[in-house]
Amino acid sequence: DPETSIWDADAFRTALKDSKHIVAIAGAGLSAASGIPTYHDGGGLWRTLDATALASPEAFKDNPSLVWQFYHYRRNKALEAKPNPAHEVVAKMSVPQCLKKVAPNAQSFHLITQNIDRLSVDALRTLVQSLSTGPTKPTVYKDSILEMHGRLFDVQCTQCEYRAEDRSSPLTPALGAADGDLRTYQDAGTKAIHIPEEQLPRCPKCGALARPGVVWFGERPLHLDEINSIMYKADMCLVIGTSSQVRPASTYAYRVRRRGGKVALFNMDPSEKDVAGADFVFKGPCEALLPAVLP
Ligand code: BJW
Ligand code: ZN
Repeated sequence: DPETSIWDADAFRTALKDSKHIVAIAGAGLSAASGIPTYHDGGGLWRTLDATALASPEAFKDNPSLVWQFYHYRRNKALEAKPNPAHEVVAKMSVPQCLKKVAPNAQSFHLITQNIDRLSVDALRTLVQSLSTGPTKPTVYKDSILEMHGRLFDVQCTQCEYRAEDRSSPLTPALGAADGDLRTYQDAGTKAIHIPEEQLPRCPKCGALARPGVVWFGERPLHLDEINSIMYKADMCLVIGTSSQVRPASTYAYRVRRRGGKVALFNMDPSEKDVAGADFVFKGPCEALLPAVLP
């Protein structure tokens, strides 16, 4: 109801002015307006595809060819994507000179994103570049973006420590030749082309099979120690475009609130549980809400 939102916007801005350690937890809804599909909601990837059949260590072990073709398809889609206005508002929070305008007492800001598309990093880089031509040279809070589910463009060795970003496409000629669409992965058993392991991405260091540098179900998310200490200090938590179904990210807002911090929710279709756990609720597309609430 729009009236509630307007009231919440003033109250939220007032609360933000008192906040010292601000954190944003982001999910797929943040990138939805950039054309990256979400996972668990109405338009989600896992509505048509079986997550455990494609985004699990077991699936990769069983059929690395299929899993690599699925990620090849998604890498190509993500390569075309650009940050949207929600990424731009969040990027400003990483820059003290911008954040101080809405949160004069702020001492830290962190974005903990579950997204693997790098769009928040791209938005921050663009912002810093544009501010660099201005009177005050911009600084950025240290390690302000934590990509806890990894990065779609990272290639990671299955045997050694090697991990690096590689935005080239196709990663191997065989992946280019097999180029499928979403239906291919859905009917994996029947339609998918089998690529021999030798023709899939390999580690440039040790030659072993490489994998996408993302965090699959059952794997340990990245930066957990740092995230835990951030969550321990945070007194303001923005929850943006996540269905809060996947642990451990789904627990963070509750942890902030339990210690007396505030929670602001930005979601197109928030669950009852998330609304109950929030101090401020902004229901709608975050790419419109965030610029309206934090101009
Ligand atoms: C908008 C909008 C707009 C739309 N504006 N809003 C039983 C068995 C095995 C495991 C478990 C189990 N029970 C629990 C677990 C743990 C498991 C888990 O939580 N599973 C649940 C599903 C039950 N979690 C894990 O396994 C995690 N690891 C772990 O717990 O390790 C434990 C450990 C700790 C320490 C040491 C060792 C181990 C790992 C989770 C990895 C998740 N990976 C994925 C795939 C990444 C790679 C890829 O993309 O292929 O990450 S799954 C997928 O879900 C992806 C996302 O980051 C993640 C979260 O989804 P998200 O972002 O919330 O998206 P949606 O679609 O759910 O929601 C979008 C929201 O936006 C909706 O609310 C919309 O309304 C909204 N929206 N448009 C605003 N424009
Ligand atoms: Zn290696």
